[in-house]
Amino acid sequence: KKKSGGFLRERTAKIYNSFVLSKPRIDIERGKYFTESFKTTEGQPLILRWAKALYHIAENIPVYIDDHQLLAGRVGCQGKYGLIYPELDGCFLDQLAENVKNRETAPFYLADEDAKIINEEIAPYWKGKSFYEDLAHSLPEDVLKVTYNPEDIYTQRFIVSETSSMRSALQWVHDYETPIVKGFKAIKEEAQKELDALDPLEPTDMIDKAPFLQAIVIVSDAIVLWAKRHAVLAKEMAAKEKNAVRKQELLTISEICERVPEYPARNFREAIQCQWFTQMFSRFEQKTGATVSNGRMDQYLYPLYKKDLDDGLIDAEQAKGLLECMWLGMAQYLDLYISPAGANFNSGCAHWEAVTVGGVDENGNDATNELTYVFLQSKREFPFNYPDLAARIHERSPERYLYEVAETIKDGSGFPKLINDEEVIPLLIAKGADIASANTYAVSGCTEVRMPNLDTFTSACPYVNLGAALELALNNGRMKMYGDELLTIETGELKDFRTWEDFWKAYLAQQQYLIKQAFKQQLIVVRLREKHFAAPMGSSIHALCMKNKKDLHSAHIDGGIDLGYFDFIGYGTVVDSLSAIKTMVFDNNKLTLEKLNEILDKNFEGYEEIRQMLMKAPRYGNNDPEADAIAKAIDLDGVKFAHQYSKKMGFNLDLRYVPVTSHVPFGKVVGATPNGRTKGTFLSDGSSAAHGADVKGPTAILMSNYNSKNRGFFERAARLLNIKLSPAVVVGEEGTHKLMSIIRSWCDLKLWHLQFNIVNQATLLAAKKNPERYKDLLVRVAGYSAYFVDLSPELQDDIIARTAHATL
Ligand code: 8X3
Repeated sequence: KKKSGGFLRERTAKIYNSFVLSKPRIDIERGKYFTESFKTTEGQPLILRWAKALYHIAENIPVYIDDHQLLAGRVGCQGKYGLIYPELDGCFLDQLAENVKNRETAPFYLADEDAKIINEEIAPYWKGKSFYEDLAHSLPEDVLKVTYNPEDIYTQRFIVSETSSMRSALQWVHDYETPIVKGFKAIKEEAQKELDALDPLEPTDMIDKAPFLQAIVIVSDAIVLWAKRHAVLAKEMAAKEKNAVRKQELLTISEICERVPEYPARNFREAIQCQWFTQMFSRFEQKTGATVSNGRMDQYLYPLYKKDLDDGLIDAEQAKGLLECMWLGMAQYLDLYISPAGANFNSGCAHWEAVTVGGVDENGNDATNELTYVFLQSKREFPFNYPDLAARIHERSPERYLYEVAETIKDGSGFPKLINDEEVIPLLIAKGADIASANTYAVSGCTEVRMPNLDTFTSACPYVNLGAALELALNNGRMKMYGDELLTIETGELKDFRTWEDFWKAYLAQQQYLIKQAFKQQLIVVRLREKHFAAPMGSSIHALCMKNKKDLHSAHIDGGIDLGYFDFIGYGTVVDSLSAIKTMVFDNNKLTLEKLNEILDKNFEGYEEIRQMLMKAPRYGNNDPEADAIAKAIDLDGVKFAHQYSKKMGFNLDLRYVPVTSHVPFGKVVGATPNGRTKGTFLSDGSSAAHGADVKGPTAILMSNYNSKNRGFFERAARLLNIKLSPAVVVGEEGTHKLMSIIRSWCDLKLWHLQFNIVNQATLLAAKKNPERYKDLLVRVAGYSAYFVDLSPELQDDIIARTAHATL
């Protein structure tokens, strides 16, 4: 008899091979049915329109069960696909066919007949109605100037970028436990009961609560209807199936889809199918990008796993096989960005459907269990870029867990990323969370965290280009890329800066000006979004939405915690540049500021010696007090601004260092920088050191990260930290233990995030040269892993240029 594991591995290989070489297709069905419904519901409350649109999709969209699959359903056509969300960025649809053809990264295929439907039925309806256009037209002139080109609002300037027009919601974690434990029938019945109990004479009941509750009823019906269509399809397929084994599988699939998500799941497999339906449906509902995270799967799936294990109904191999079926389903949904800026910010089809494992339970005790290890093993045996695995670490994480985490990291695909309970939980509590919600947070997206029933902030974040702030300070409010136009404020001519403090003041004034614009931009985003987006399904499984009868996208929900962020991009680059200015211009009088700027204008051509000299100044990432002091001062300005102004806006807007891949397009608009970086090249990523600047090993990087934080402020969010290691460093048992101890040190230092690339420089260079031979090479980019050969050439260079540490 074949071992179940062997059988399942064969299955996953077959599914994988069925799509891996397919060119991603733009699937217009979701956009088409959504638009069809919206045309018929104008004037109605938005949440009701959304629920009706989802029902229309559920009723009409093609349903699929793939060959060999154990889980039913897809969100789009067979093979790899991306969906369109015209309500978000429909204004780019008329150029879609052209843009997609020309785009360097992640090209998609758009069928001619689909382009016709887009051009005739979808794009014209949304022109003038999309969120993108409303936002662009709502920005005051000074904010607009640093966001888009005022002459052409479809072009970003990459100085202060909004990302909310690229997704309908920030990365998110649904409370998957609710549909698994309760089912949508019960959710619907509760809503119906409350609807029946409303006072028909009470205006707020009728205007606010009634549409919300009606929407919950409709959307619960919609997801159940859609699931049941899979039950019918599975039965039809079974009737035609010749192979007896597959016939039986299809009949089982049919029974499961009859049951979930309508009713509570009774076993592990039903729970997985229920989660998968919910996850998929949320992609119909809105573009959360590829960041609909999966939550703490080793926790909410554990009770049914344990029960099945005890009853002898499942073993670890079968569980892994089912999970792999889900990862393969997820892998076929690609995050399609219609706007060119969105594509630039997410090179390599960035995705972070984070699955969280480990951490503490609601009482603060270690929460690892047998299922935790199944996820880690699965990641080693199935080294695929889905799902994005995140391991929560706390000071009492068991040795075995740390050992398996380290072993998994050593496999080199960049998984799992690590998130530190010792940093995250106290910050969540400081921001108002109850202890149990804070303890049970789930990782979301790259590095963020969510409390699925307490978090209520869904607006995506603004990015602040620190490289631009520096260039603006050096050029009195102008940037070479944008000619003579005064983009910000005049902070002085170079000749007038007599001391380091004079220049530092000018830099800070530019940085602060950009932060100010980012905050104004974000306030407008938050106010506009509730007019454009609703999420009845997401709301139906969020305790506070249900309690307050308010959609998840409301600007504020009582009892909720609004955890927003703004990002500093290019931190290491700018710290080192300021350090070079301080040391070489002011402390050592090696050259004047004017001369330096002249050399930057020439992109160091003819000045290699000076470039080398500038690179000798203290640099961030080496536990150097001088460089780290500058880093801390930059950070202080950000957290202080947030401390003073974010609450007044009614939400947290905390300082974060998570670039995704924005440090590449942001670098493109910034001229040469005093740290020796040449014009147009990428900036440093997250809170990592600038490329090649960190020469003292990983512990020194951790220390710089620690030194540069302002721990007296709680207006701090994630700090993404990449460390690249040569594989030789972690060889054997000794290597595993070295990795474990660096993880322990990182945990002790209470740093938020850490992830490793364990790859040889030679391998990366060879992969760049001969991509066809390295199709499987996975690398960690910025909170997610991607196939190296899928990245843009600039991003490949970024990863090659990161320091590869040869010692630990
Ligand atoms: C991924 C980055 O901007 O969605 O986590 O939070 S973002």
